[in-house]
Amino acid sequence: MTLVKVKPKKSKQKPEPKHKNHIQVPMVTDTVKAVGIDMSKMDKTSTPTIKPMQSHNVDTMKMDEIQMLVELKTPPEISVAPPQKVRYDLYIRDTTVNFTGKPKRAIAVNGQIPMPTLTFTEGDTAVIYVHNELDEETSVHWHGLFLPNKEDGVPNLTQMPIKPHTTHLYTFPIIQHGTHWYHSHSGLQEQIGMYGSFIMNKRVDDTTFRTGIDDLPTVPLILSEWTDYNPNNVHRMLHNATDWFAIKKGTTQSYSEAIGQGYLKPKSTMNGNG
Ligand SMILES: [Cu+2]
Repeated sequence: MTLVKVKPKKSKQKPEPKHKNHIQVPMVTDTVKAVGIDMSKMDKTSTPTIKPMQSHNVDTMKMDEIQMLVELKTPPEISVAPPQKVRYDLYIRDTTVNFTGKPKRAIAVNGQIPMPTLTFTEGDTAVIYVHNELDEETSVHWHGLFLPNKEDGVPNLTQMPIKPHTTHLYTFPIIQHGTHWYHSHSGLQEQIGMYGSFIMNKRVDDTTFRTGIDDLPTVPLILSEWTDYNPNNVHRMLHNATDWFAIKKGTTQSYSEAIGQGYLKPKSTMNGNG
């Protein structure tokens, strides 16, 4: 899932009015499908293979083929409103994807991979309910954020793991701005879907706010890849240094081939050079 699908834009649209109130958008249930891949379409025959880059003509692409993770025209949500609580609900569920022709287990959050883009403005308070509907533990780490240690999302270190079928509340003040990401910190759940964008907009009354730059529309973009291998296997093979992936790609060094082609002769006899 690397490719980006851009929605055709026929006419210039007026920019959305600025959020008067910087309204919170609770992401509830699978009906919310703001960005990402619609998992309900994944199990079917269509394999959401990567479109080659030559197909620039977005008009010819079927809209329901690949729903990629670009959310165009994200309103900058620049706000002069007083800081507020912004709530999200994340429902973590097992799902099945089919990127290669084989159905494989993955984890979708609010029905999508990557996880929903969470957007805040500096000064807000994040209120994020994580509903673990998996049959295994989970946790969510907010990558690169300054926050109280107990909200950092590292199981058995800063919190206990979120047990299956329980809800955990993360809440912390947003005291920075920038484009970050968040992900599971349990096992290798991140590798099978639990990663997403975490956007913190600069306040318009920030002394460093640059009109014409910080108020530009933004496009959070995630590039990711998928393997049908169980990520635990990938991890194990990398640690064992089996060269398995190089062998599969035909890029590993082969002594037998090198000898066969005469590359291991004494230097003095090669290329006629003494
Ligand atoms: Cu991280």
